[in-house]
Amino acid sequence: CRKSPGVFMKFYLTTPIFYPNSNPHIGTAYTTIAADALARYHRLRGDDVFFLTGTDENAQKIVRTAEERHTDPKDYVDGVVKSFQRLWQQLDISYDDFIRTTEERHHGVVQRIFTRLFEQGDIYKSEYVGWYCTPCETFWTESKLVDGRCPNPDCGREVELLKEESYFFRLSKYQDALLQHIREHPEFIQPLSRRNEMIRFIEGGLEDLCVSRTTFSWGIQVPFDRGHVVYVWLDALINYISALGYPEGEKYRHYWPADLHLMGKDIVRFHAVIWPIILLALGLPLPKAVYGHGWFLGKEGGKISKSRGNVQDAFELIRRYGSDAIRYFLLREMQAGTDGIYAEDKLVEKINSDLANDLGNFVSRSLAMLVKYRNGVVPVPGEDGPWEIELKNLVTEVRLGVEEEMAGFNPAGALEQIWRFVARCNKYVDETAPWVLAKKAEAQGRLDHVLNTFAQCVRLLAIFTAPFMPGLPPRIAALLGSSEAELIDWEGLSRWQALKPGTKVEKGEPLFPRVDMSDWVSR
Ligand code: ME8
Repeated sequence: CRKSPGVFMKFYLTTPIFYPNSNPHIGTAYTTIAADALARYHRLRGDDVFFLTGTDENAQKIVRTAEERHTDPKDYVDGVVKSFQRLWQQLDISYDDFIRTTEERHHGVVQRIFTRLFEQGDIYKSEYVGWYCTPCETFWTESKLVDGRCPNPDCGREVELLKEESYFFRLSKYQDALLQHIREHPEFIQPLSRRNEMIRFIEGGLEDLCVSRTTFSWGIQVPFDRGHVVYVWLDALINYISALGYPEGEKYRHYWPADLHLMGKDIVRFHAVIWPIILLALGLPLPKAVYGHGWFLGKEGGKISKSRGNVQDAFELIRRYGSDAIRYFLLREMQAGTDGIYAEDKLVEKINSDLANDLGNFVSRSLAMLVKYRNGVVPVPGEDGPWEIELKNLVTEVRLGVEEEMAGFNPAGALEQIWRFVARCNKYVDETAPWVLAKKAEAQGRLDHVLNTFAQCVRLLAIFTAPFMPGLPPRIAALLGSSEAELIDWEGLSRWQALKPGTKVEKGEPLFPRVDMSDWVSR
């Protein structure tokens, strides 16, 4: 998604649609927060963004969970979906649409596609004899099992033997076409480690995929054979176009192909193999990029997941620390190509060091000095000295760095760049020592210049951090006597004097109060 300044583009991005078999947690939240940061960044640059998320409701495990709770599956998912939507609202997720696969708009499209693939001979009827892991909603052949259990390293649970009449999708027929596409488009599967893994997987030979079930009725019926329901993964992947109103919808014509499908590494195989083959069979363009990020692991090493019981209530965390702090921590911790570690003490440490000390302190120190020495009025600037020149050059460098990292779908890298600027701002306060200048009559012009520079830096920080911590811009704008709409503009990063002399600023409350570790430990 590289582009020259001033060239706007459409940007369609998606998260996986999550299984509402249990409430969302901090691991699930990461993908959605990362997608939100990318969506906000592109909007800030003026791009025409469509950001889709939703829930994957036609899974067998939903029926199982509902049965265990003696409730109707639809009633059950309706409740959990509300909890997903409430969490996204509390985390300031700016999605444009939320698709539920139990919606009619989705059912119709899945049935239409299934019928078309059947009519053109890509789906055929046979019998499935093999294993199924319901928690992973995945078919496994005998040879893939590990000690007779699910081979997924994060699962390892019992699998069930299935013997049922099923429809199959001819993945094998499209294997070569898919490999060719992957080879010709190095950006299609990212990062590189995932791409290599997928190439090896496809080269190993694709088996035709079982795409219908007959032993339960929850799901989307095969329209011409009502005893069958469509396999949940085939159904789920289609959400990316059903939500756009495929095939005639205006949004479909405008936004497809997706610019980015973002997800955890566990489900790249479905998005980089099955989904593109569905699209190839339908003669539709393939998504431009499928990006598989790492997992959040607990301190003891295992993936954060409901089944491991190592998840924390996301609502409680937001109540304690606020959405911006949680977003910052998760985005900063997940370095490209690796897993991240989630632990509450690490979160608290990061809040105290990066947000309270580095960012928050600069903003409150610098604005407090403006208030103290100039009654909060931004002074007329003077001449730049070497420190100001260095600061300005760094802004250009950091902006390019952020753009580069965001083009590579790496919010952690972008934040690292921004924090170089935060560190330089703090150093600038120490170098210029306004409290010394304030005492010298002949240094008042210099003090004006330094204080003006402080105000401009606070403004630049509000722009830089806006995609990652959307709660900050309105708060900083209020301190700078401005509105979010006026202040937050990506091109404003190259206008140094955008905050006019004479503007009245306020000191305000600390942006991020320090969390007392002793309080935390005793909790
Ligand atoms: O797989 N760390 O849904 P799902 C990072 N319905 N990301 C994590 C995570 C962790 N510890 N735990 C979960 C499904 N995730 C299917 C998707 S799409 C057509 C169908 C995130 O509810 C990560 O993005 O199991 C992972 O891919 C997703 O949650 C799985 O969500």
